[in-house]
Amino acid sequence: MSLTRTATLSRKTNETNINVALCLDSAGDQVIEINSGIGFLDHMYHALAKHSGWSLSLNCKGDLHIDDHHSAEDTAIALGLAFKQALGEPRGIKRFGCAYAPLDEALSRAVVDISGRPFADINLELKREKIGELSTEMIPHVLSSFATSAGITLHIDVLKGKNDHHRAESSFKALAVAIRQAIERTGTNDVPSTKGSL
Ligand SMILES: [Mn+2]
Repeated sequence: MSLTRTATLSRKTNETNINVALCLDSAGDQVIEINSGIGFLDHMYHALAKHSGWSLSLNCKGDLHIDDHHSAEDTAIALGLAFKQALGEPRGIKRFGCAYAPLDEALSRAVVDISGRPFADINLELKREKIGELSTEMIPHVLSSFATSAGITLHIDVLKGKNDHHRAESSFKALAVAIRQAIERTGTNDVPSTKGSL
């Protein structure tokens, strides 16, 4: 098992052109550069990378003249694929992660299982139409697209909060802390499953 878990990935379609470089083991020495073309989405990915202990470079040139949908969805897919690639075979990790993160009055809970089984149940209950240039309907979609392409099981619930910026941001921070826990090394080479594989 290599010491630092990294991945680089390019994903190009007629709608988006994305480059991702991810290092899962950068705590204390992080470099985070994100340009999705959508300011608030950059802010969310930045929070995710920062509190996960990742270094992350993510660039997207997308068809924002249409709307934010393709850029938001495709960056989440690319990031999930990069995460899966960087993690490799899930040996010697804790596998489960659970975290609460507050942001002022908002409080979110994220529960992660590095299961190899893509599933997401995301409850943010955002009320605004948009936050900055990001449609709020895309925020749960980004989280579930990430979980699906990463091949993880993810439950996120925003438990409290009046401000939609706070609700969204606390959910990404909770996800970050949960992921950080789940991918933490145990110091063994064990596959954390009774089946012997994930
Ligand atoms: Mn903020």
